[in-house]
Amino acid sequence: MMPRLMGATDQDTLAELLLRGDKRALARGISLVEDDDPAGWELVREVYPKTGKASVVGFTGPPGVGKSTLLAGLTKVRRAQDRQVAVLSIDPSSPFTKGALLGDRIRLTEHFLDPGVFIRSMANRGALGGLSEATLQAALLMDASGKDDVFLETVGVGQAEVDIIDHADTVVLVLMPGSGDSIQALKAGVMEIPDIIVVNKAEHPLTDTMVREIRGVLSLGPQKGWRVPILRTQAAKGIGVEDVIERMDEHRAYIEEEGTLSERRRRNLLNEVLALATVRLRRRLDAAIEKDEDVQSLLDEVVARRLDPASAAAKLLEKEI
Ligand SMILES: Nc1nc2c(ncn2[C@@H]2O[C@H](COP(=O)(O)OP(=O)(O)OP(=O)(O)O)[C@@H](O)[C@H]2O)c(=O)[nH]1
Ligand SMILES: [Mg+2]
Repeated sequence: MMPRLMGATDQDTLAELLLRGDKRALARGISLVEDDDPAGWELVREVYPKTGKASVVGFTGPPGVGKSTLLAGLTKVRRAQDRQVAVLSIDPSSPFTKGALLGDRIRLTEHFLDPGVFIRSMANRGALGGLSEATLQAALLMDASGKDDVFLETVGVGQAEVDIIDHADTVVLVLMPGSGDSIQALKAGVMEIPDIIVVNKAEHPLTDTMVREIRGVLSLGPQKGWRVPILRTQAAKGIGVEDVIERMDEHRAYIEEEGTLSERRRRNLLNEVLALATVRLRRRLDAAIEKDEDVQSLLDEVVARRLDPASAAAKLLEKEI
C-alpha cells in the first residue's frame, strides 16, 4: 500500500503530492520518517530518484551564537532570489520534539506563512539509525519536494553534531566572540574544518581577537584548495548576511567545478549505507543472542573463560544470522 495523506483523493499518493511540492505532504512524510514508520522509508524509496537537486547547507555551532537568526536572514535573501527554502533544525540534546520547540529554537517567524519556505525542527532519535539518519531522510524529502535550498541547523561542535552535518554539501560553522571551546575543538581535530566560518555578534569588541585566533588555527591546516573564509555578521541586524550567501554560492561553484561535490556526496551516501547496514546487523545480532541457542552457548563459553571475546565475535559473524 502506498502511504496516503488523509483527505487526499484516491489518485494522489503521498509521494505524488510531495513531489508536487505539497507542504502538508512534506510535513507528513517527515513525521513518518521521524517516527521510524515503514511508510516513511517507503516514501523515501519512491522519491529518492528525484533527489540530488537541492543545495544542502549545514549550520553548526554552540548554543545561542545566532544560527537561527542568521538562517532567517539567509532565508530572506534566498526568497528574494525566488528560491524555495527548507529549514530543518535538529536538536540532538533535546527530549522535546516538533512544534513545541519551534518558537524558541527557530527565529524564522516572519517566514512561517510564506508558502515558499518550509520550517521544521526535529529531536526524535528514531529507532533505526538515530537522528543522523532521520535527518538525511528528512532532507531527502525536502529536496524531492522541490526546495532549492535545504538548511540544516544543529547545536554544538562535537562528534554527534558533525555526523548530522555530514549530510551537507557545504558546512558553515557559526561562532561568536568568546566561543573559545569551539576553536579548541577545531584545533584538536574534534571537528573537521568547516567550509565557511561565521563570527556572529560581530559588534562585540572581542571580534577581532576571535577572528585572529581562528585564522591561527586555519593556518595549521592544509593551505591548498578551498580557502575557508572567516566572515563577520550581525545577524540580528541583517548585517553581513548577503556576504554569507555569496560565499555559500562560491563554495558551491567551487565544489561543483572541482568535482568535490559528487565526491563528498558519494562519501556521505556510503557512510549512510554503512550506518544503516550496521544498525540492521546489530539488530539481527541482538535477536540472535536472544533466540539462538548456539549463540547463547557461544556466550556461555566466553563467560566461562574458555573462549575469548574476539574469537567468539569471529564465530558469530561466520554464522548465518
Ligand atoms: N548582540 C547580538 N545578538 C544577536 C545577534 N544575532 C543574534 N543575536 C541574538 O542571540 C540570541 C540567540 O540567537 P539564536 O539565533 O536563537 O541562536 P542559535 O545559535 O540558533 O541558538 P540555539 O538554536 O539555541 O543554539 C537571540 O537573542 C538573538 O537575537 C547579533 O548579531 N548580535
Ligand atoms: Mg537555533
